[in-house]
Amino acid sequence: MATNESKTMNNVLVGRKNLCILAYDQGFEHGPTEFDEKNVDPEYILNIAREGGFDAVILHEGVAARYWQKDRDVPLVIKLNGKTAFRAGEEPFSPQLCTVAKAHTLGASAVGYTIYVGSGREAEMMREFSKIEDEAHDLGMAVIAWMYPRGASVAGRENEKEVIAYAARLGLEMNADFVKIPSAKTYEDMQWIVKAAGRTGVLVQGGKQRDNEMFLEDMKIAMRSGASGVAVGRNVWKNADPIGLSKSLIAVVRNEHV
Ligand code: FBP
Repeated sequence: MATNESKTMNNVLVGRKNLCILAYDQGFEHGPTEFDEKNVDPEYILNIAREGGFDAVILHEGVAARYWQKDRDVPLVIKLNGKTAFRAGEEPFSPQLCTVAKAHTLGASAVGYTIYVGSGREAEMMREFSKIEDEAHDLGMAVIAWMYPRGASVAGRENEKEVIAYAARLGLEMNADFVKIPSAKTYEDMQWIVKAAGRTGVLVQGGKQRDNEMFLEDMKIAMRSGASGVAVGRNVWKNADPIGLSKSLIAVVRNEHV
């Protein structure tokens, strides 16, 4: 048995094949420009996570510390690094801002970390991630790597099958429990990406808000290709009926991919 396997045996997320995770780290990554009067309030999001039936919610440290409650809310993933939208145009780098120990103290079941694969600064992020991975697994926490192709060397190729597959594979090589990646356009492409990730589970991101049917169709393609789940935000909490859409999404993730 691999060393981290025994420590994460009872983790609520590790090994799951049908995960529905609600992402709410966009206040950091994009700023309040993504929000309206309702979804600017973290309480509104935590209510969607609970009522919508999500398996976990992704927050940065501050929102987690001030809003999330262990006995009331769904399991917590703390996003450990982040960068602002003001840095567009630079080679992307997202520094670690919260420690694994702090995430553990706050009650998180998992930690998340973004690596911009193809960035001129990818090596720095890989080094930080590698340390985080060891620390988190030692504490029995799951590790989710946001593997996003970004930067000059992959410019214009961010959504190519082989580029995403490479990013997903790196997650396996670095011992992530899950990689969170952009979804590929076709079923065949997604299947190859899932294969490349091996025993590391694949979670797809939602992306910009679009028509409900288009969004659910993309999630369906991912699940039918063998993805372990979805980790989505804007499409759900920007929706006029977020609970209704959550229920349809969960039906896709849990039932319809067999
Ligand atoms: P969405 O479903 O809203 O796209 O959220 C997924 C996510 O990975 C978030 O966790 C993150 O804040 C955001 O996308 C980053 O988006 P981008 O890097 O494309 O600006």
